[in-house]
Amino acid sequence: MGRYNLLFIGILCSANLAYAAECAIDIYGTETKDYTDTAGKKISQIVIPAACSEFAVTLTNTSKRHKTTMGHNFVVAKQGDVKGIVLDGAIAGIKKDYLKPKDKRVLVHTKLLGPGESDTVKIKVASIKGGGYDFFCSFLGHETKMHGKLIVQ
Ligand SMILES: [Cu+2]
Repeated sequence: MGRYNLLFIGILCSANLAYAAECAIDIYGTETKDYTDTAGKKISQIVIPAACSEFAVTLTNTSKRHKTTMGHNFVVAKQGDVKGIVLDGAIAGIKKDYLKPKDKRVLVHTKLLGPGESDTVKIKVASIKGGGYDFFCSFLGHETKMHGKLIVQ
């Protein structure tokens, strides 16, 4: 086999890898105010492959309690903005899904979910490539436990 054939195979393989990058994740918001993965393991970070242009996060609320008691959402913002968003969300209250309407500091967010409900957000990877973005739940009192880092690599 000639050198060019090998080179060609190499290009095909790397194209394949880029295509195979997992650009979506399913996560869960639990009864115990945790984000978990499909295996039930607690999540404190989500690694986003830099090869993805968009990354989809689907949150499902696995709690059995009412949305007003154990609602969960998934909000993305710069680390330094999280506390302010949570504070303004608390003031906005449950009727506004614990987020100030049209809060410009919020990059993306799901709806506030009740038991068994799901929602998906799509993150434009270019917009968070610089790093320093976190995800959290803005439900009153949840952010201290439901909070993690987005890592693009
Ligand atoms: Cu929550």
